[in-house]
Amino acid sequence: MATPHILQVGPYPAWDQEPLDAAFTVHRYFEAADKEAFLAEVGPQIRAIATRGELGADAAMIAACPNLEIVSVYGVGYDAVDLDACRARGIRVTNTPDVLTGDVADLGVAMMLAQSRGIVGAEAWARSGSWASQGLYQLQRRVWGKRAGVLGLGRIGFEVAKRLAGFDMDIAYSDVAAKPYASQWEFIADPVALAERSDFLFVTLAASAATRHIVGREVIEALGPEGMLINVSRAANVDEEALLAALAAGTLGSAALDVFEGEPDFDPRFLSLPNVLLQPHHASGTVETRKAMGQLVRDNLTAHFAGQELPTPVI
Ligand code: 8YV
Repeated sequence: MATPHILQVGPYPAWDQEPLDAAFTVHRYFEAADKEAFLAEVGPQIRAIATRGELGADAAMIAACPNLEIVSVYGVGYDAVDLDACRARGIRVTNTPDVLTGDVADLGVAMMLAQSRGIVGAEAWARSGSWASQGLYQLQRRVWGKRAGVLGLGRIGFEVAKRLAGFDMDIAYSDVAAKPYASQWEFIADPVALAERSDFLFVTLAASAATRHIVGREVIEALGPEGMLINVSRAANVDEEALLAALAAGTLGSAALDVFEGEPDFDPRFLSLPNVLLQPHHASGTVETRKAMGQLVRDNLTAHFAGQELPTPVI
């Protein structure tokens, strides 16, 4: 039986690839040497795009698929999908919310702890024999009881804040408006004011044109030489030039980052900074969550082609 043709933008684990290949005729964009020629050849057959959060589907890709009906994103973030191009043609877009929330929050908090307590350097100290040859590891900075700011109290921000409460932290948040479900935490509308009262600032905003560089020089300076920035959202929410300059100058204490401009080829200047923890965009990267994300990508595609309601539509 002929199955719908789909364009797969990036790789998936085998447990997702096999059922996808069984249900659809899959064209692997990421394996094509000449991507433009590949799109020109297969584009007219494509009825669905299966992509990843950070890869999305840009205007050129969407335009190359004149019969496209749906874009299914493996990720909660859909900022890399050209929504205007999809809206203009009535193309549906889906994502994978909820299933990854807890893991992203876990990694954000783990990054805070790792960076503040020097876990990576301390492990190297023990492993290299420095403990025995040079003595105790240098003292680090406390986390519990400190002031935490959460920029963006959506699903992920809320789970981060819940976890921080377990460390007896003094929590405040910024968002477009105070959240009715967050009266236990202080609402501070202005991100600069939030940064000013924070020892740790978490960036958990869904990225859009409106949030681009919302963490700019002013926010970074307000966080200050004792402050730490933790970003588990999108690199575009942070002005990376301002961040690199502040980390180098010590006007920002430290950063813990899971996302980077141009990732995976991130700015090499990060490598020479001792006060930054680098993570390879894997906040949702557990077996449990990735299986649920893959299932949801397929559930959305299957529902669409069966003419059923989409489980997790964006538009
Ligand atoms: C994934 C993400 O790492 O959910 C998102 O928006 O960026 C992450 O969960 C990514 O989509 C997997 O490719």
